[in-house]
Amino acid sequence: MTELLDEDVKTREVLAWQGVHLLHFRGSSCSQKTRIFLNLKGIDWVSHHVDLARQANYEPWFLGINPRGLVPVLVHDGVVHIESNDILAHLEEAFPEPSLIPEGRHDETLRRLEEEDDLHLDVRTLTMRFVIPKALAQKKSRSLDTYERDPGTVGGSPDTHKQVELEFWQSFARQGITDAQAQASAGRFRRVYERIEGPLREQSYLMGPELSVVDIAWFIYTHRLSEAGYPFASLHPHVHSWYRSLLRREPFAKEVRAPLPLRVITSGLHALQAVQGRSLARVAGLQEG
Ligand SMILES: N[C@@H](CCC(=O)N[C@@H](CS)C(=O)NCC(=O)O)C(=O)O
Repeated sequence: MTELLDEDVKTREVLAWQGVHLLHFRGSSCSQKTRIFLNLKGIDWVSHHVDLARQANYEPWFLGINPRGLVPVLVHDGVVHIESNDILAHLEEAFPEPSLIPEGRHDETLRRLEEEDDLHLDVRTLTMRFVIPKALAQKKSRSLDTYERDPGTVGGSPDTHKQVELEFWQSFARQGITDAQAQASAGRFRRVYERIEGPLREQSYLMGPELSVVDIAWFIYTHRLSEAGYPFASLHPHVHSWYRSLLRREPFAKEVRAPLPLRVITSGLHALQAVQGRSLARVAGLQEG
């Protein structure tokens, strides 16, 4: 669990915020996951949109709240929480009904959320290659410099995760997402989906007969990968049906609906990649069997 100390929060005004406040971005997968969780719990919350497309997450005001420069961030009664899965665990404790962690399976649920978080850079990798064109996704070097130089701390020490973020975006600026990176990321997802396909043959949800936070987390990844062109219907038909049934529910659907201009852009990207034989399925060798 990543916890901020009082001294890590340089934007002091948020410490006076009462109630539930979420700093988030409409198209961010971790923000979508958190918003679906809030919807299902029926929690009232105040929205603070952080425009990642304008790199508002590297502005001093936001870095003073989350020195890691990432959304979502929860401010609950003046306490700042970062890392989406820690945010969900906190909200589950603060708002236990309706429960989204199956009874007696708290540790297993947290482990499954950790496995999901471990694939976060993989979902970003596939997004930046197959959903958003590089010209739109690239960070300005000025923003990255501000981020790199920011002296913010996490838990009172310089943030070790920051280097991972910087390396991702610096590599992306140099070479985009390479075929090898796309293949490795798609392969890691394929292995998990092959594992969860079996249970979904017999049960409605990933942890059994009841919907849980693990379904929310994997719904988000599955949605993003579908947008990227991952062939769920042919490779993992039970995952596909599970995903489609969640997508029919408004608390899920409304959080992941991409704005029309982005849908047009992604369709154009896919049309171009199809002509070049460079779709996700082709690049990552995703065939049936
Ligand atoms: N492990 C973090 C990952 C958060 C993360 O990477 N958020 C992305 C959006 S999904 C972000 O803020 N990216 C910054 C950017 O794109 O500049 C969490 O679960 O909260």
